[in-house]
Amino acid sequence: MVFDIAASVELGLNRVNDPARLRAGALSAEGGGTIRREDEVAMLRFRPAATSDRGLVRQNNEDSGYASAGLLLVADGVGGNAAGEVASASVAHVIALFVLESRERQDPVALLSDAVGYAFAHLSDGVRRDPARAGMATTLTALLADGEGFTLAHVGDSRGYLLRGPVLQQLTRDDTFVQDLIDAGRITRQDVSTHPYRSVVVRSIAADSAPVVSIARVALESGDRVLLCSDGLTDVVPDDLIAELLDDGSPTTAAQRLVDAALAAGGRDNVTCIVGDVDEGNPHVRNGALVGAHRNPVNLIDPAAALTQSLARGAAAG
Ligand SMILES: [Mn+2]
Repeated sequence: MVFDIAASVELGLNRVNDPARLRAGALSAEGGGTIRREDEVAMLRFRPAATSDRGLVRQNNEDSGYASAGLLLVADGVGGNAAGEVASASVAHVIALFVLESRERQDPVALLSDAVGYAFAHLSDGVRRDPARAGMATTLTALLADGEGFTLAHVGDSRGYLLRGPVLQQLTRDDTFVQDLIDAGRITRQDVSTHPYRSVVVRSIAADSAPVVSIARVALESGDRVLLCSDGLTDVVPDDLIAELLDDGSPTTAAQRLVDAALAAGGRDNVTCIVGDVDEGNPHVRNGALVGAHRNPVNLIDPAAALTQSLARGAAAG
């Protein structure tokens, strides 16, 4: 199901798409007076797909996802009293809005950093409004296409993968207790599935402490396929099967086959798969697909407040 995330259009929020960003090839004279037309440098964007499923055991879907030509995002919420849904949906919403409102040539690392800071403030506000939400938190893995390149923001145990040719590479490091043990050489990857603390996440976006999020530029090329997913996939589907299922069909087909594999493996957790094919085109497009808790506006702390405050911030910056 595809929504226009910017109900903001009605409020006069206008994101200007600048076709001039598509840089035309320059004419240059080389030795002997011959004129050579250099290759055009086109913008890169995603052909996106998003699928999310509650799974076969949980009563609610606390995962949220968003997928557009310019932004892929997965957020896996935790917290009782329906607060997990609120955390993931609100963070997904705020970050997608920030990207929609971003200015041309705004530094993408600063943009994502500001977006995360605002999302954190928004969660804190959500707990002040309803103390029953205390303790809510969410993972975040977000991949931004700005036309010049790609930037990945990550915290928690959701994951980003790159499939280039037949080779699957994990782009993110799990912020988990067991990953810390692996990095310290105290356990091996084979020990993880039976470790009593395998599900302990050591970093997230929570209402009560400033988030520590890794943000880095990522070199992606036309023809690459990327996957962002919640641990509902990776806890039960091994990397070699992920590579096989990802390497087939359209992004939509691949996302659905991955979710189906998690369900076939028991579907103990909510599962969300966001798939994007990197190709040439304009990333600055309004329409995106919302999945999981993000689809239901009742899960947003306050969509109107998010919009108003980010508009004010944009005005101050401009
Ligand atoms: Mn999960």
